[in-house]
Parts: sequence; C-alpha cells; structure tokens
Amino acid sequence: MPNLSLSTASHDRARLLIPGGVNSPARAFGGVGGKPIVVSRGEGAYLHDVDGNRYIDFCGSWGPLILGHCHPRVVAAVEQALKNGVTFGAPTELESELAELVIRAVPSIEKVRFVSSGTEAAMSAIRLARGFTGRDKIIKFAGCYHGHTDSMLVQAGSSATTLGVPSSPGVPDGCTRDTIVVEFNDLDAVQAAFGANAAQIAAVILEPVVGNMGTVQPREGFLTGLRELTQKNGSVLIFDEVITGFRVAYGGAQEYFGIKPDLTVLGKIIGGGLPVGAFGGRAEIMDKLMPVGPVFQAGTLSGNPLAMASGQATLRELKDHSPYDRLERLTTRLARGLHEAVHEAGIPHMVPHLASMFTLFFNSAPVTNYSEAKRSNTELFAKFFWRMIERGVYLPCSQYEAAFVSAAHTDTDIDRTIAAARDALAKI
Ligand code: KE4
Repeated sequence: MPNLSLSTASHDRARLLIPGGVNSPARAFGGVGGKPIVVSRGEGAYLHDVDGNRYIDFCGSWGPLILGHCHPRVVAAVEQALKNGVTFGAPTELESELAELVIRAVPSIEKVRFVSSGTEAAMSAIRLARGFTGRDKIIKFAGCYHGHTDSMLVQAGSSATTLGVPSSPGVPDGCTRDTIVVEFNDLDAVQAAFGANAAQIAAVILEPVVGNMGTVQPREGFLTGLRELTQKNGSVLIFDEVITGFRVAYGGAQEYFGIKPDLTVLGKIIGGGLPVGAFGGRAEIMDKLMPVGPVFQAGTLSGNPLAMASGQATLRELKDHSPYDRLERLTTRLARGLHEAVHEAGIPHMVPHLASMFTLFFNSAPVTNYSEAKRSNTELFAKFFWRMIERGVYLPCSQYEAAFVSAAHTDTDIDRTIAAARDALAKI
C-alpha cells in the first residue's frame, strides 16, 4: 500500500471542520471503505496526492476533464479571464461566446441558460417544463441521478445509491408526490405511467446513457420510444447530458443516437472543470424563462467569466482536435483488457463501455437497469479499487459510477492499467 500518512492526517483534520471531511459524499470513499485520498494536484492523465503518490486518473473529477488535468489551452484561457475580473453581476461577451458554441454543437438546443451546477440546471429544466406545460408530474428512472434537488431524490443513483440513501431523509412527501419512478429501459412501464396519469405528465427526464448506476446503455428503441410517447402526450423530453454532453460525441448522446429531446441539461465538460451547468432547448420553451416569460430562475454567479472561459477553451479544443475516435479506441482497448484480466481470474463481470465511459461491474449478468446494477458485488469492487490504488490507478470510488478516459491518457497508461488489473486480481 502506498504511504498515505499525510492524506490520512489531512482527512482527519478535515473531518473536524466539514461533515465527513468532504464537500460531496461521492468523494467520501463510502463505497470502498477506508479514508479518501487527499489530492495535491492534477497533471494530464494523472492525480498526485499529498503524500507524493501518482495515480493514473480514471475519475477525471466525475467527468468534466475530458482533456485531462491542466490542459494548457484551458489554463491560459482562465489566466487571461482572471486578469479582467472574476465576476461582475452583469452580462459579459464570454457568456454569448460559450452559448454559441453549445448551440452550434447540440442538435436540439436553440437557446441556453447557464447556471453553476448540474443540479441547478436539472432543477431549472424541470421547473421550466412544468411552467411550459402547466402540468406537475415528472417521470424519472430508478438509478438515474439528476443532482440533489428534492423532487429528484427518489431512487437516485450516484452517491445517493453508494451511501444507501437513494430517497433522502429531509425531503417532504410533497416534494416527491409528483415524481413517478420507473425502471430504466422499461418502455412498457413508461407507457403504463402515461396511461395512468394521462395529460398530467410535464416531462420525462433521463440520462440517455446512464453514468450514475455505473455505465448503462439504452436498449435498442428505448430512446425512440420515449421520444414518441412524450410527443404523443404533449410532455417535455429532457435529456440529462451532464455526463454524456460533449463526452459520448461532440453533440452528446443526442447526436450519437440521433434523438432530439425538447430540453437538455448540461454540466461538467462545458465548464472544463470550473463550476458550470446549463439547460437549453427549443426557443419556444426557453423563452418561458424570466425575464422573457414568467418562469423564475436566477443565479449570482451564473455565466461566471472564469467558468465561461474554461468551458470555451475546452469546447474549442474538442472541436479543433476531435479526440473522439482516439478516445473510443483507447477505451475499447482498456475495456477488452479488463475483461480478459477478470475473465482469467474466473470472476463474473461485465465491462460496458461507450465512447470514453466505462464501468467494470462485478456482476454475472448484463446491467440494463437499477435492480440489476444493485446485484453487483460491491465488496469485491472495493477490494479491487484498493488493489488498483496500490498499483497507481485511481478509479471512481464506487461501483455505481462511470469511469472516464481522457485525451491525456496514452496507450502506455492503458497498458499499465491492464497489467495492474491482472496483478490486482491474482488471488483477490
Ligand atoms: P452537480 O450538481 O454535481 O454539478 O451535477 C449533478 C448531476 C446531474 N446530472 C448528472 C447526470 C450527473 O451525473 C450529476 C452529477 N454527477 C455526480 C457523479 N456521477 C457528481 C459527483 C458528486 O456528487 O460529487
């Protein structure tokens, strides 16, 4: 085991100051046990901890860092913006520039509004859909995570599942009374929900490729079916592309699968690692937002200049030097290598992957929904996680999260990771 003494001391101090010593439970290592590793800096595909250990990073801050840590173009853009001031509470050109990049990239977005997190973006999109339709009910899918807004904390994925509170205390029944939860990939259940709540459903929200149960792909026809059902019933289809936006393709999952939702939620990559969320879609819906329309939504640091600069540099780099084919190749090679390593160890597993997202499920059957995901062997995942830490590989600290390959990863990193997995699994 690497020397983690300074990490431990740092975390012990943090726990006296911050609940669990973390500002987000996803980082608490609740799904793998032990104490979180305290990071000192990131560099390309690598994380460095306060003890001086270096890890190949496949968490990538949970998705924003498709270019890796400290990409020169991003650093330069933020440094430049910093010299002009960090926030004004007034419009800047930077917001329109990033808005233009997003609108040109994402097929369904005609207008967009920036906020400061994916949670804020999802919450605002849901309010907008309710305001636009005059309806209250929302269909979400078990295991999908749309941030921690009250109405979405029902069978939520990500750290809500990792820490066993998919439906959190503190959320009044009234906040979730209009939230209908069905299994991902179950179109019949969605059809039945529409049948039972005809003309009351404001929206259907989903991660078009789920990252928050681990990587779970839509079945053939599922997305098309949702598009048809929402169209037929006058409901808003919301793709939560906080993870998949600019990740599975430059135009997100909606470009990859050729399905146009009515609203899209974005975050992570569009901020290049700085705090940004966004929601966008058809102009007739977006113009219901204040100050044009009556639906209220606001934010002190929405469209923050530094975050806009970081997001622009990231999207421009993705556009100018498209990494997607290379990311697909590296990720496919890694997934195949992990599969071979776990197969050789005689352990049941699945390694779904799409573009640069992947998950090693210690599960004997393909994972197509939340019930199946929860049958994964999380104890074995935890053991594997720490054995990979010992070998210099930093995976997301939960079985219920997607892992990410960045443009900074090399073939050597992939080879090293596969070798580390083979070694970690020997006599696990
Ligand atoms: P944030 O509020 O954390 O920026 O975004 C919420 C969110 C919304 N939608 C999707 C699909 C998301 O994946 C997220 C946040 N993702 C998790 C990890 N999968 C964030 C990690 C954390 O909570 O620390």
